[in-house]
Amino acid sequence: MVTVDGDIAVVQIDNPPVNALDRGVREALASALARVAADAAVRAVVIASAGRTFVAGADIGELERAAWSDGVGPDLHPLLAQVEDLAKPVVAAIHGTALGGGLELAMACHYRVAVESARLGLPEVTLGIIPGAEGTQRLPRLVGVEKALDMGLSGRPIPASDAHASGLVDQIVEGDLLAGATAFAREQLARGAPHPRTRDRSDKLGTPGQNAPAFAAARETARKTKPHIPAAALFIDAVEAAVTLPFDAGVRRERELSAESVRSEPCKALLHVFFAERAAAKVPDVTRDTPALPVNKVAIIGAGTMGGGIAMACANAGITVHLVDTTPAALDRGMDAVRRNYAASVKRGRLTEAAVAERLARITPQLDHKDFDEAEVVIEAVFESMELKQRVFAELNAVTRPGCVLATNTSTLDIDAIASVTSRPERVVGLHFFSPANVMRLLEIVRGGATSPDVVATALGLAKRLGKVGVVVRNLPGFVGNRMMFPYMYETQFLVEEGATPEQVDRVLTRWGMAMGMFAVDDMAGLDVAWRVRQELGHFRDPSVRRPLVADQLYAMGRYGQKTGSGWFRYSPDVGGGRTPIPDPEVLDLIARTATDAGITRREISDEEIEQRAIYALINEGVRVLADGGALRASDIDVVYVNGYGFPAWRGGPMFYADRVGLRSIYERIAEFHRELGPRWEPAPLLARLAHEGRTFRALDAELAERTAAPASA
Ligand code: T1G
Repeated sequence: MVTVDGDIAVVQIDNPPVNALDRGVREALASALARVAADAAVRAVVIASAGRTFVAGADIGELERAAWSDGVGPDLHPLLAQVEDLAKPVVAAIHGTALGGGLELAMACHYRVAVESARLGLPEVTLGIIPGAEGTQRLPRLVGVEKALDMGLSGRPIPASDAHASGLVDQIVEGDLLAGATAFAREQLARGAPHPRTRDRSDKLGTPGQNAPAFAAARETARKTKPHIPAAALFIDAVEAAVTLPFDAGVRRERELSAESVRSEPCKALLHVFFAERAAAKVPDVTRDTPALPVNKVAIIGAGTMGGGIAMACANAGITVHLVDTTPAALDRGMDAVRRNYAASVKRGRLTEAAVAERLARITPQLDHKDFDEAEVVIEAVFESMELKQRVFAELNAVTRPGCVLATNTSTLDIDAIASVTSRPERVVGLHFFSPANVMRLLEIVRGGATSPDVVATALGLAKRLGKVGVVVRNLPGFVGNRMMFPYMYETQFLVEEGATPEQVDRVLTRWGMAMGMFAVDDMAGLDVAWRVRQELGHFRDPSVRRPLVADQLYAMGRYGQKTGSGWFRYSPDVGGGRTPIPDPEVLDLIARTATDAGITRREISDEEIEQRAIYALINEGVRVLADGGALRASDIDVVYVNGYGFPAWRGGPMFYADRVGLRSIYERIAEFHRELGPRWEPAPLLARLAHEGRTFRALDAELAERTAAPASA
């Protein structure tokens, strides 16, 4: 849409929800620019957007189609040249976000103005690609090489104030953006100077010699932080081309490198995760019309590690928190931990003292249920015991208002059993946070048999408000994440009984991409917690099922992991602050003795066998979860594992990974394990069927999406 205000034309992009630069927008923009270029009355142009954001990038849908076909992403080059070569000054008016192709469009404009709240960035590396619309050539020309490398390698958007300070934005506009942009355009006209084309700028580029340290440091960072994402190194190569080549040659080099990144496997996986996280919010019977409670006040029962972390997540999102515990000592311990965490964020420069003070002011520690009747949501985070949780819920029934959502942070217990002690089970839901709750992005939203759609809508809304990814799962033992983790965890324990070592298993899994090895995770979470969960869920009650033999012994020896300084590994306060696993010969002896006593033949175990037995155990159980309706989609399982269990996003999640390996070969390998290792390896029937039919989880999810295509969830 074009409106003319005197001698200034305002070209407005309007493509909800985020004004992505899809083909239609590119064509409409090109014809609008041609029109205003030809209009003699127009002396300057402002490019702006309707809705909540400037432009959040090129159309990622187009990009995904390219990634699965010829690898050639959306072509913005003709449009960028048209903008830059316009004989009239073009001003980009930025609000919300200018990301990826959106920032690249803005950088092709002669000037950029933004409101204070705007954020600007090149997040492409988070999608496994490099900016492909001249961003790698223009950004270093505007902000210098070091800043450009930092922005592109982290993918993190920067605030408008920082963009202004670094020369990316020419002016911060207070008040009405369009009025400010138009006034700015008039000022430039009055100055009468030639309008700066970014492509011609070189004052901030420096020389290859001057930039060599920055490039070396960036390559080191990429090697350390994104070893499995080729786009990180390709991005650096592209920025280097900006310093060593003329603009057009640099753009050609960028195109080659961009095509290489779009063809890469991690690009497919990361695009899958992007859309999977958005799809997770779509629940068939929860639509835009389902009423969701706006959450401004939350009460949390239990000020332990989880309760404290949840309180921080809420306070960080601007929500008022009543944090309750049974004794002043427990409350003090909880609040001390909260203060310590905030102090650490200040030390890392993530928060200011003032911001911490604001957040702490939102948290009221208390010993009673005062003001509970004002809370929209109550979250119980007490010790993992059914009896205790039912007692808490029975009390809550009496002190909260009728419409209040009653949530439990249980990680394994039956939501319906907890709800059964209240008079309103339809208001009860599981909100399974992951430790540390103020950091981990995943929120498993556990739907009980009676949980009503509006409670699910409220939970999804709360997840978004807390900056988390909410995944709705069914109330089956262990929900999705933990249910799948048990066979994975037990298989690693069987592997060490048969001859591998905890150190070997963890090395293989972390090299494969897991954030942490399974034995290190067990030690971090606590072998006492795992022992209690095994009892609570009745694992291995059936004597015919093979049970791991060492974990119980370590528990009996009081080796609970990090918290006791020893578990599968030893921990020393002098090594990595007591968090670095140190192989312990005593444990290796215990394993060998236990295995021999149990008549288990010990042998050399290959890294490949470890990888397959661990990851395929996860996949096989994931298929069972899907078949049981424990998760709505295979991609939901991927979102759970990538955001809650340290599964590498660049592998797309366990189900996506299985598709890429091929369900037939996964099935055949599992069938082999079944023959060699016994009944726990029986292939999930759905896996067998999909393998025989040559189908994929991706296709299964697409069929489901088609079948349940409904107005978007709340
Ligand atoms: N293209 C297409 N759809 C997009 C989109 C995009 N760039 N960004 C968001 N959506 C959809 C999303 O799928 C969802 O759809 C809806 O918009 C709301 O999104 C050449 C090639 C902007 C911070 O990486 O980070 O440019 O689920 O739920 O939480 O170099 O969206 O409702 O059907 O996320 O408020 C680079 C991606 C692209 C930014 C808003 N850009 N987007 O967050 O909403 S690559 C990005 C975001 C590129 C060039 C290359 C976020 C947001 P649905 P949402 P939100």
